[in-house]
Amino acid sequence: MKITMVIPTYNEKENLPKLVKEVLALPLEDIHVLIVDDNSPDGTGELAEKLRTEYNDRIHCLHRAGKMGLGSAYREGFKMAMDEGADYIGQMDADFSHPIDKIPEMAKALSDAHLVIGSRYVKGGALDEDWPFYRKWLSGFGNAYARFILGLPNKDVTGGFKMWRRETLEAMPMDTIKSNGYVFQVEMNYVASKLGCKIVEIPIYFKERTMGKSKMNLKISIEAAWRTIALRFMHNDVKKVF
Ligand SMILES: Nc1nc2c(ncn2[C@@H]2O[C@H](COP(=O)(O)OP(=O)(O)O)[C@@H](O)[C@H]2O)c(=O)[nH]1
Ligand SMILES: [Mg+2]
Repeated sequence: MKITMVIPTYNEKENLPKLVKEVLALPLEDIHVLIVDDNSPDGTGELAEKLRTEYNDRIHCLHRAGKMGLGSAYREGFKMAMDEGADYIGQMDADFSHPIDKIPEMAKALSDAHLVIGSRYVKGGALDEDWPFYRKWLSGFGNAYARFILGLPNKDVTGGFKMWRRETLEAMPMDTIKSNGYVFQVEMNYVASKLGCKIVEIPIYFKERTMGKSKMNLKISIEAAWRTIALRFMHNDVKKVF
């Protein structure tokens, strides 16, 4: 079972070496990392190349010319991972907010699911306890809002820690999934549920990054709220296949 964790990076040079080391040290036989770097000004792309020579064939790099957004990084990264024969395709931030030690449990759960989500909103899951109240509220509200607007069955629909079966991604109409920012996670979840996917959630503790910068701000949140409503009127032709 080949597992590829797709990790988009933009200015993550402080995080990347330790992250890659921990992922590749997991007790999983055939785990790989695919770094999708958008020409980070801090040199993350060159660092990724250096790591690639260090870890041989278990690190793969996709270098893009400039910052083109998270959604497009994942679209291209998923495709490359599949072209290189991955059976399970994972996605995670490069910033240690997603607990690496949950990856084996997610992979195990995927043997009986189409999509596994590392979830902050199921029993046993939690948000960073150091977050101020408004950040927790914004996260909880944003998630509940998207669930309600789109009628989604699972609990965490905005998170970015997921593992997909190859067949699930093959069934996803990727060229119609246009969101680029944070709504990409919601849109993928929405289309997956329209396809009839069995979605399993594994509880995680979400920790805010300690190094590097988060890109979240009020403007992005408001834009996400609008785009979520727009999604309600999209993907009407997606049929249940699972
Ligand atoms: N390749 C690429 N990666 C990005 C881009 N924007 C964000 N990222 C990466 O995507 C992940 C999620 O971004 P992050 O800033 O952690 O978002 P937050 O967790 O919502 O604060 C991180 O690993 C970022 O380095 C982008 O435009 N291109
Ligand atoms: Mg993050």
